[in-house]
Amino acid sequence: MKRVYFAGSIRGGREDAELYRRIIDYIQRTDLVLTEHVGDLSLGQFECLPDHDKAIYDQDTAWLRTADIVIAECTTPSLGVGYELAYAEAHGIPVHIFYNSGRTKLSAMLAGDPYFQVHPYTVEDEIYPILDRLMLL
Ligand code: 6K6
Repeated sequence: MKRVYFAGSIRGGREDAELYRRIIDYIQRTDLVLTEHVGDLSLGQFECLPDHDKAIYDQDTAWLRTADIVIAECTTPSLGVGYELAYAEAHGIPVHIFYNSGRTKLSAMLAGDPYFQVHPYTVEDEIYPILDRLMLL
């Protein structure tokens, strides 16, 4: 069973929260998702109190250091997700980036970094067979 760090936008915008929830649910059928809260539909974009931020940073970076793989959904751009991906690279953790190529153009800082394995898709159904393969690696 893999320890999966799922990354998706929170303060960058919650437009894709339901998609995150479905991806997390899918991964959880076989593996452990450390960041289930990213798919919490009740979590608003600006709900967090500033004085919780250090605790969030400490917890998330601790989880990242123990993850076997990072799966990121990057259609909604997020500074926090970008930071997490660079942090994972610095710690040698494999990173897979999904984004809807009909809705966004991925940042050159992600698309241009050969460390990241990038999976553009046009319909959500394309994501799940790729996840099946990644969870078996
Ligand atoms: C409480 C319950 C659910 O969420 C909270 C408080 N906020 C966060 N909790 C945990 N991780 C967070 C929180 N806010 C951002 N993150 C991390 O940054 C997640 O792992 C996301 O992948 C990423 C999103 O960054 P922003 O810049 O879009 O917020």
